[in-house]
Parts: sequence; structure tokens; C-alpha cells
Amino acid sequence: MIDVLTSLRAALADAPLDFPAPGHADALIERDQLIDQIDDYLIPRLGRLDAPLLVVVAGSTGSGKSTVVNSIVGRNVSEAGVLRPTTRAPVLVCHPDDESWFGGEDGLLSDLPRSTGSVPQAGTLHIATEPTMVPGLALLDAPDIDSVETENHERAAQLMGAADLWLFTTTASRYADAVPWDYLTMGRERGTRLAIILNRIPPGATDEVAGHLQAMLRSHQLGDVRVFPVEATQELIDGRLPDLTELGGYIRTLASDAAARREMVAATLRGALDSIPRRIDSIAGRIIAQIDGAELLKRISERRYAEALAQIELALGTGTVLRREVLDRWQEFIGAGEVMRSVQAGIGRLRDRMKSVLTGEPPPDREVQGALESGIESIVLAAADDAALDVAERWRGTDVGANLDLHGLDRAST
Ligand SMILES: Nc1nc2c(ncn2[C@@H]2O[C@H](COP(=O)(O)OP(=O)(O)OP(=O)(O)O)[C@@H](O)[C@H]2O)c(=O)[nH]1
Ligand SMILES: [Mg+2]
Repeated sequence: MIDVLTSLRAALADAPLDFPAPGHADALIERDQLIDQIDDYLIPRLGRLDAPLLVVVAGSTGSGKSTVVNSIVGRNVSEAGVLRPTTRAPVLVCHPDDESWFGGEDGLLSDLPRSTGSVPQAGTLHIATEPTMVPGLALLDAPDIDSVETENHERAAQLMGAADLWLFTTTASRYADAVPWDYLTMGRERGTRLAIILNRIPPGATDEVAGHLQAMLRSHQLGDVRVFPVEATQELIDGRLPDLTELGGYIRTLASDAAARREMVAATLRGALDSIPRRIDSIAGRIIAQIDGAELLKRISERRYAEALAQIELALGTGTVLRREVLDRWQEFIGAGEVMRSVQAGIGRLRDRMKSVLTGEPPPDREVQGALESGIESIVLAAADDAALDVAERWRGTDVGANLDLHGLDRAST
């Protein structure tokens, strides 16, 4: 299985997605997300099926992610605060016996340097061990997905990509924001198990707010996602929620039941693997659309340049070249008696003289030849310019051409 995924990853990395056809940006995102999921989740997880269940707490800035993690752990392992965003270095909490799983040498998030000790360091994944945590369950407090710090979002997305379960945190005032739904939809598409913590609910409004969130989840095909409401009735004690109500029960079940944890890993792996054929189909469809788009542009230009060639041939054949600025010089050449002398010497000689005018061997009259050449050149150039202009205009009128930078392509190259 790992070999198959490795080959699939290589094929995705080489997929020809260079042509900016409509949907090109989406194609790149889909491709990169699948590659990241293979790198950050599928290959490491399949290679380490015994590693602890990784629960990533992710969501909007200020929604209470660090507060929830600290409350579950029962100790302030990650700073919570009033400044947005507060968490910049993700904090992973696990039992001391599990620390070796997260050392970073191989597998999970190996590109992130580690830090330990009491203070998380920016740019690292901070590992906090906690003897009261059950072995086999790791909690990760992620940076936000929506503050002004875009680096945080990238890091959060990477951490979510490595998770067996997302505990997605939002609040009663933020749950309808657009960004969280982008992530929730992404979670569904990639087959990750997820649950939502709905924090900071005004006292007495749980049924109404949680009911609305559940209706929104159903309309996003996420109706089976569990919602854990947290009403804002509790005073924080030492920055932590003293009673996590339903969420506490959920975490305790996961902590006490190794089979439930294994089943959750299996469910996310199954969901991720099941999502691959559909995503590959979608990426392949976009590649085919690119090829079709490129062929359409090619057909348009071939047809138009064939017309231009026909125009040039017609102009040369009917003597247009002579009717333009060359005509005077041509008449001068004839008037000088050259033609009559040639006629006297026989029609064959006239043909030779005519040919030499056009080929320049030997030059009968350099001025006539130069004028002829510039006449021919201007006809060819004018036809090519017209064709280039038309092709650029017709390309712009297609879906695929509308996305291209056609600057400089609307005139012939000389
Ligand atoms: N009263 C109360 N305050 C809360 C609750 N949850 C969070 N807070 C406060 O809200 C602020 C933000 O909480 P954090 O836990 O830092 O939020 P976060 O989601 O980790 O934020 P970032 O790290 O910026 O992404 C802190 O001052 C918390 O003390 C809650 O349920 N009740
Ligand atoms: Mg935080």
C-alpha cells in the first residue's frame, strides 16, 4: 500500500498542470492537497499504525483552542490569551511514554523542528508531556486558521493534515464565518473524522445556536459531525474550563478505550483512501480540460494562419506586389527597353530576365529587386499581423484563452 501511494505521489507531482486553463488554480490546490495528505498523513500513519491517536484542536483565532486543550489536560500547557493570535507555535501534549512517537526523526511532521521545556518556541512543534494523559492519545493545539498571520494558517493546515481527528473549535459568534466552512468541507472531502466544539454560547442559547449549526452542517453534507456545545456560564479557573460537560465525556471515552481509538484511526484512513479515486478523477478531468483547451487554441491559429498564407499567395499571384510601390520602378525598368530587347532575343531570354529580376541572379536592376523584396515583405508582414491580431482576439473569446497573458501575441514576430 505504501509503495502504491509513493508511486501515486510521484505521478501527481509530475502531472502536467502548467497550462492556465479555467480551473487551473483549483487543479493545483487539489493536487497539492492530495500530495500533502499522502506525505503528512497516509504514508506516516500506515507506517506507524501503533502510534497514538492524534487529535488536532484547530479553528478560528480566539475561539478557545488553547483554553480547551489546557482544560482537557488539566494544566496550562499552551498559553491562552486576549491578543489575536496568541498561539504561534503548535503544542502537542502526550503521555511521557509516547514522546518517542513524536521525536520528529521520521514520519509525523518531520519537517518541523521540535522544542521541549516550559516555553514553546516560535517555528517549532512544542512537545509537552503530561503523566495524567492516557498513553495512546495525543492532543495538539494548532495555530489559528483565520488571523492576519498567514503563516499560522499554513501551519494549521499542515497539522490538520496529519490528524486522525479534528476537534474543530468555533464560537457562537463565529460559526457562520466563511473560512471555517472551507476547512470543514476540506475535512469532509479528505475523509478525516471531525467533531466541532461550539464555544462561548450565551447562557440559555445552546439549543438555538447548536441547532442552527447542526442545520448548516447538514446542508454541507456534514450532518454526522458531532457538536459539543460549551455555554459561557462557567467562570474560568486558572484560565481553564472547570467542566467540559459532553466534550469531557467524549475525550474520556477515547482515553479509556484503545479499541475506539484504533477504530477512529481506521475510519480516517479508510475515509482518506476512499477519497482518492474521486480526487484523482477530478484532477484527471482538469488535465483533460487543459489538453482540450490547448488543442482548441492550436486549431484556431492553424486555421487563421492557413488563411493568411492563402492571402499572401493570392496577392503574389495576381501581382498585387507590383501594384503597390514597386509599380513605378517596374515601369521604369520596362521603359528602359530591357523588355523589348529581351523580346527581340527570344521569349526564353525574356523569361530568364524576368526570373533574374525576381531572384536577383544576376541582378538586372538592384533598385527594382529591392523594391520587389520590400513589397513582398510588406505583404507577408501585413497578412501575418492581421492573422496574429485575429488569432489573439479569437483566443480571448475562448474560456481557455481568456485566462492567458496574450501580451505581445497580437502582432507578427519578425
Ligand atoms: N470565559 C471564557 N473565556 C474563554 C473561554 N474560552 C476562551 N476564553 C478566553 O478567550 C481568549 C482566547 O482564548 P484562547 O484559548 O487563547 O483562544 P485560541 O483559540 O487558542 O486563540 P489563538 O491562539 O489566537 O488561535 C482567552 O482570553 C481565554 O481566556 C470560555 O469558554 N469562557
Ligand atoms: Mg491558542
